[in-house]
Amino acid sequence: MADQQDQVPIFHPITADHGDINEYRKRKVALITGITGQDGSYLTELLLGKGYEVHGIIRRSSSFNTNRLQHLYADQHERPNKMKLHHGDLSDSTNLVYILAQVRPTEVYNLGAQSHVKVSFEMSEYTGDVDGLGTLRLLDAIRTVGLEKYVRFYQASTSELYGKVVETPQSETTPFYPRSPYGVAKLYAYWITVNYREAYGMYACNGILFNHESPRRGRTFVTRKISRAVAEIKLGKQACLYLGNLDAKRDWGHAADYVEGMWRMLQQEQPEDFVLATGETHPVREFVEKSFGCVGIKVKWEGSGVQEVGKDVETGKVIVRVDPKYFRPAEVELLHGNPAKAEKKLGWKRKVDFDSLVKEMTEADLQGAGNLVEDRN
Ligand code: NDP
Ligand code: GDR
Repeated sequence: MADQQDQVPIFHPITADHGDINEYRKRKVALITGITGQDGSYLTELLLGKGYEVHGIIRRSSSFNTNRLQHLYADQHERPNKMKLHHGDLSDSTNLVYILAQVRPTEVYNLGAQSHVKVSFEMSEYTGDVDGLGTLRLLDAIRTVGLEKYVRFYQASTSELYGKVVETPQSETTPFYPRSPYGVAKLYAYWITVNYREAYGMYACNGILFNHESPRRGRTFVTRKISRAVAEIKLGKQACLYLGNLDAKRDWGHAADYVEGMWRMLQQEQPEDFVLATGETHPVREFVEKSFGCVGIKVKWEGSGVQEVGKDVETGKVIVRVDPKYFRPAEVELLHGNPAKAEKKLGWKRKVDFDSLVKEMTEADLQGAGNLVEDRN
């Protein structure tokens, strides 16, 4: 990306009069927090493809943090395009107000978050501030600039709200029982979104999304950690993959499918909350087996608990070990979603199945392997 600084912000005065709502909404202008993340990049592609002008909030960083948007970026001096980036942060209310007044979006997607569950135990206050209060700040900023009736708001809620198993499969009516500072912060965000919908008549939706992955997934989430390690082990660049809880089960889909569901939630007559999930659940262990299977390595498990190892059947070498440092103080053991409401009302259905997801991620890492950054989480 040539220069993130080349869009000098022009801070318009705050105005409460945005004119005729139908005229306003004829424009297709999206504002995305978390645009540099996995979902932000897929959503930007989707919206640009639908003719939207897409504005994204990026954090100032001393290092390059726009890799996932690189292919969409154009220097605004040379080739102005419909993606524009603004420096900001969910912890900075004034900045959010300025950006909203300047952009005057028709849709706001709040994807920005400290999104790592294990890290949230280490950075609990920060996670609460950004993931919980950050959502409140954004909703209040929308009100402050008088856009609460003009904007449609998407909140990135999560299956982590379900936490401890109360019932399965989990649906919009399953009670919440979060098991991490991340889950608790997202619970606040969920309810403040519902509250602003009911209190101020805002079009605000929660997408309760189960895990979704892709080759763009952050490298410390388990699926990407596995697919990268499998590629490195296959290429002889890494000896062993160290993981935590192999028995946790997740409902894993593909991020590209899920951003389509986000958009659909904002195109309904009435705002509602929706679960997006595949309806299948698989243990971490199975992801490991299938990913190794993609590169022709068969894994045999031996031992139990923290002594358990995975061996390459052909060579007898240990290629997977358990390291308790990856265990969480409280674990979410089982996530299994019921997407029936989204399928019925939104006409949404996941396209990519589990095996195809594992294959796509593993093959992508095999092609791009060699660019290792140490996994810490
Ligand atoms: P990522 O971790 O890939 O991206 C998170 C984004 O949030 C990044 O752009 C990050 O910026 C940004 N961000 C972090 N802190 C702040 C802050 N203080 N102010 C503004 N932006 C910030 O997450 P995903 O794309 O996977 O997920 C998107 C959203 O959906 C998140 O809210 C996540 O919690 C939620 N979610 C994700 C699911 C999944 O399976 N992927 C499932 C359910 C919910 P930077 O690049 O600078 O770090
Ligand atoms: P999760 O995703 O916590 O579900 O949150 P993650 O991939 O981090 O963990 C999934 C499961 O795998 C187990 N696990 C490990 N996890 C990591 N990261 N590293 C390991 O080495 C490891 N070994 C085993 C975990 O214990 C867990 O049970 C993701 C995030 O995207 C959230 O933002 C989002 O809200 C939820 O998905 C839905």
